Amino acid sequence: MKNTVVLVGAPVQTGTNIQGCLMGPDALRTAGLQVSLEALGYSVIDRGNILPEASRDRVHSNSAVHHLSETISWTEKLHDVALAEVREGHLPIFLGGDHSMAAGTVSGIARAAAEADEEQFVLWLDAHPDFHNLSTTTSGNLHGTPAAYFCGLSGFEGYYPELNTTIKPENICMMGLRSVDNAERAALQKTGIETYDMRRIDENGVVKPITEFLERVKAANGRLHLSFDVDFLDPDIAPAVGTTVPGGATFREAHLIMEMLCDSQLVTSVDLVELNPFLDVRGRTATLMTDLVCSLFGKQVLDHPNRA
Ligand code: 6HN
Ligand code: MN
Ligand code: MN
Ligand code: MN
Repeated sequence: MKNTVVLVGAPVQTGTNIQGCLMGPDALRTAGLQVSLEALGYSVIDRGNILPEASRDRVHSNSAVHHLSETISWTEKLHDVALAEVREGHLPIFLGGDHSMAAGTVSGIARAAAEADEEQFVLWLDAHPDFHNLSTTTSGNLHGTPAAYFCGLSGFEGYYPELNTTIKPENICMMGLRSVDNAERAALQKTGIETYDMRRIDENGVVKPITEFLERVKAANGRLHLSFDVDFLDPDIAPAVGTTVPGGATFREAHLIMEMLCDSQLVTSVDLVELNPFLDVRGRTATLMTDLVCSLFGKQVLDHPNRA
């Protein structure tokens, strides 16, 4: 995992109805993300914040859906940026921004992997599966849809016309789920994505599922994208998110997952999403997310035998 790390700020908030994710990239910068990664020995380039092209007018028959045009524009822009960075051999960290951005980042990295004839896997850490399509969403908040989009499910007509690569459902692991809408549950069951809700984490912990998933990535010689939604974490430790759900992952569970991902050296791209600094308490969520990224990129207390 010693590729050049590229920070891409994506101040997206049109996928939600709560203002503030726009400030997410700058809060992560303020928490010292770049210097912390440099201290761990990485070369880091900060691309600053990107912006989408002007959007065409798009409407959908589901009148709840809002900011469809803007979301499509962000998807196109992020797709192109993700594709370009991964083609360059860089390790992009996308600083969100709400989770609608994963429609662009993940479809872009999926295309880059397909071009290189490699398998792309996704670890989705989130309280929610974000598995609606434009017709099934009742909130109309498009951050509830990206995973269904990059799996290639129907119901996204005109979203990104060049989407020619999707992530295979069997290459996805979702962990931390504790708020799943009925339409999402039905769609998830149909696709057969590997899902771990909080009950399964309570019963068995995170080590076994993460180990098994990483073994599958390794066996396929695959690439691994981490899509990390702040609301994966328990709201007591991570209040700065608009969609808090009680009963989330603990501080130690989250660090352990990051440490195991680091041991594996398989992670090739990252989304840090849904951080809403307007809801934070003295920067603690931005700081926690930054500390978790440090664990992901090699920070440890003492040398561990699993670390090469
Ligand atoms: N997120 N399932 C809910 C909805 O509005 O569709 C919540 C979505 C949350 C999205 O947290 O990224
Ligand atoms: Mn380079
Ligand atoms: Mn999400
Ligand atoms: Mn979520």
